[in-house]
Amino acid sequence: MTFAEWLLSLKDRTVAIVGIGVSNTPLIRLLTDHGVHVTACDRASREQFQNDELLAELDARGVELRMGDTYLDDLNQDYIFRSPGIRPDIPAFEAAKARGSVITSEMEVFCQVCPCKMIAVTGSDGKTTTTTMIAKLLEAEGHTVHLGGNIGHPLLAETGDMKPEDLVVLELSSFQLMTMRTSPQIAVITNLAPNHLDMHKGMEEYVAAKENIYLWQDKAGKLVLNHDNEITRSFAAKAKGSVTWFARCSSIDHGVTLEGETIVVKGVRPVLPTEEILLPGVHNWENYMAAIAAVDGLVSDETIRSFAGTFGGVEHRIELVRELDGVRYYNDSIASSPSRTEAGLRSFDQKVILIAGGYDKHLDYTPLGLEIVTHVKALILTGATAPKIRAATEQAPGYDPEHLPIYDGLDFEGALLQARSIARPGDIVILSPASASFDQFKNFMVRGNTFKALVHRLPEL
Ligand code: UMA
Repeated sequence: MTFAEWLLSLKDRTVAIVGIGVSNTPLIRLLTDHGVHVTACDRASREQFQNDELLAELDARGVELRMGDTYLDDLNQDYIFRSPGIRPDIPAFEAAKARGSVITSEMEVFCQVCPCKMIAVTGSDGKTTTTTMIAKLLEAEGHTVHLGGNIGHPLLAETGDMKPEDLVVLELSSFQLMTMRTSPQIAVITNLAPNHLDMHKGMEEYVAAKENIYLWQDKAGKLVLNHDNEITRSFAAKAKGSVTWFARCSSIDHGVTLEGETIVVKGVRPVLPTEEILLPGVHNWENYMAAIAAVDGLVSDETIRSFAGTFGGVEHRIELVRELDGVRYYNDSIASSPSRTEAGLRSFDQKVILIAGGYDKHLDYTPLGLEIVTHVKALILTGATAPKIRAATEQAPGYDPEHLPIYDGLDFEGALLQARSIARPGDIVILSPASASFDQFKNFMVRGNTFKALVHRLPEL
């Protein structure tokens, strides 16, 4: 089905959009632009929704709004688009399906009507970075790339502008894949470990959702799998097309792996010496291996090498901001919870100067305290969670105040200035708050951008 045919198929049909968020808002605009009658439903009441401007726009577009507690009552439209965060089997959807409604989603329709080759990435860790690497590598090689999906950019409403020779690169979450019945031409699974078990009924359902990224491929499909990961390794037997392995630890006889300190296509050619990779951490070598396996034949080794030497990472995720007086400053503002900061700290092979703290979501900081003692040489605290992070650090076994000074009572800028004053050439300063941003900033992006602006304003010594 083409995009135009899909739009035509909605003529004189009724459509409900459930969840007025990032995925569905452009879809509502697209449908109303084409004269489709849309009912938009959201569990937030008008008062709770916190975006009066959008509600006014939807009113002006003639969208029928159903908001608040009763938003799922009497769903009976021909097509119902669910947000990724809503399970497809909730009673309201089951009842609508029994009455003849089709339950679908923005991402499912996009994958059905996309006019160009799709490369999609899923996994438990590293999917945003790997997706971004693939998109940027293809762009650097001169391809026109449309990057979207779980990364925060829905693409369905932009399909009309895509050309058959373009490439689409998608990050897909298990929520998006759960009901997917179309697979991309190139599918990448970075790794699989328990995740989102609050949403999924169990690990089995989570893994089954992820498998939709390749189960609907045909013989021409390509599946990139992590050979080091037991779960993803087991998928090879079910692949419909070819399998390309990547492996950092286990031994493979073909695929992308490490030989000495170089990423190679095994038995074919060396591609990328790891010392040329700007991003820190061996997990980023794995992300490169997955990306190289995905773009093999589409991007030259020269492009890969020059890209790896300059790519500072996805914005706000252990993003290298600046090297100043021999000190590297990283922005990891996305780390709004302790577990995220723990992972960030583990990606450096030296102790860092950590700036942390922010809005209190009442999380447990005990495990973070342990990581701080192992990976941090100075701790600088700001925001509401400062006392909790201090206490968790001081109570962690092995804490030694002489080797791990803690500074607090600082505002955001003061924290950076403190870090700068104690940093010596070779040091790493990282903002990885382990806390949400809402005490001082609208969201983690504003926090990260503020940090970056402050870092760029630091004068050279
Ligand atoms: N809502 C309801 N009922 C519900 C749940 C939500 O009405 O039961 C409403 C909310 O009030 C909200 C709206 O639905 O107004 C949308 O909320 P949402 O956050 O579920 O969805 P989107 O804003 O459309 O964002 C989604 C992804 N969110 C989730 O999967 C939870 C975004 O991924 C994604 O970037 C975006 O679509 C574009 O595709 C976020 C995410 O956290 C970043 N993803 C998880 C992850 O990466 O680990 C899977």
